Amino acid sequence: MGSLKLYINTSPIVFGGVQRSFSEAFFVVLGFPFDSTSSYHPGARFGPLAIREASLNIETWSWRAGMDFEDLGCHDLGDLAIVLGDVHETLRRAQEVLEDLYTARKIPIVLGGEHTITLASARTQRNAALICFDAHFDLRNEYLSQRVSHATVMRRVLEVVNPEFMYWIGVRATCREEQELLRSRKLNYMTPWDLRKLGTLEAARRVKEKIKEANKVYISVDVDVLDPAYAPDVGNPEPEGLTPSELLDMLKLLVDARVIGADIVEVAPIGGRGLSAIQAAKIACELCCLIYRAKTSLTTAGRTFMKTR
Ligand SMILES: [Mn+2]
Repeated sequence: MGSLKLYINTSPIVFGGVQRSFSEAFFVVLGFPFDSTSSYHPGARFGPLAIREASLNIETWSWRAGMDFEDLGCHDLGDLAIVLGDVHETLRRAQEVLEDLYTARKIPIVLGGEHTITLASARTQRNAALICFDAHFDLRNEYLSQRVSHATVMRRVLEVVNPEFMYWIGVRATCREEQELLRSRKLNYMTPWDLRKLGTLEAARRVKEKIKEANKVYISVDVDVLDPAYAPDVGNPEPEGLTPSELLDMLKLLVDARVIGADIVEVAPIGGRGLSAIQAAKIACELCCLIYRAKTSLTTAGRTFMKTR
C-alpha cells in the first residue's frame, strides 16, 4: 500500500464534505489533476478541486437510488501526485494507486482531469467491460505526435482490454480514421440520436446484451458527453450532446453489481467554478448511490456488498 502514501497529495476539500475512514468506506475518491495533453481548452488540472467544491453545494439525495449520498459517504484520498508534462510517469503512478485500491477491495471514483486516466484504470482491470460515455471516441492512433493523449486514450485501451466488451455511448465527434477503425474492428457504439430513437430503456438493454458475459464493469464518464448547454467548460465541447437526465437514466439502467470503479473526467472549470463541475459532482453522487444499491439489493444487507465487490 506504499503508493497510497507516496503518490498522494491530500486535498483541502473532501468530496461530499464528510470524510469516511479508509477502512469503512466503500468508495474511495481520487483526484487526477492532470491536463498536459489538452489541445483546446486547458484547465482540467483544476477539475478535481472544482468538483469537490461543487459537491459541497448541491443536494445529494438520489431520486434514482432512493437514498442520500450523505448517508453513504466516501473516503477522499486526495489527488494523485501527477508529473505535469509526463503522461507516462503520471499514468504509472495512477496505476500503482489504483492497484492498491482494488487490492483493498475499494471502489475507486476518479475525478479528472483529462481522459488519459482511463488507460491506467484499464491496465489494472483488463478483464472488465468498459462503458464509456463520451462525445468523442478518442481512437486516433496518434495526436499532435503523441501516442498517449486525451485524443488517443481509447486506442491504447483497445490494446489491453477485450474490444467486444467496450461500448461508447453519446459519441458524435469523429474523423475518417476512427470511422474506418469502428468498421474494421466492429466496435460497439451509440450516438445521441440512436439513444433518443431507441429510448433509454431499449438503449440500455442493447448495451447490457453486449457486455452480459463480462464479470466486471468499469464506467468512464467524459462530461463532454453532455450537451455544451449543460456542461460548457470541458476540454473539447461538442454540440448535440445528451441531457443530464438522459445520462443519469442510462447510468441507473446500466449500473449493476458488477461495477468495480468509475471515472468522471474532462471538467476544465473556467474561473475556478463552472457548470461542468456541478454536473460532475451530481454524476459522482448518483453513481455511488446506484452502485451501492445494486450491490446491496442482491439480498439484504452490507454483508452481501462485501462479498460482491
Ligand atoms: Mn471527450
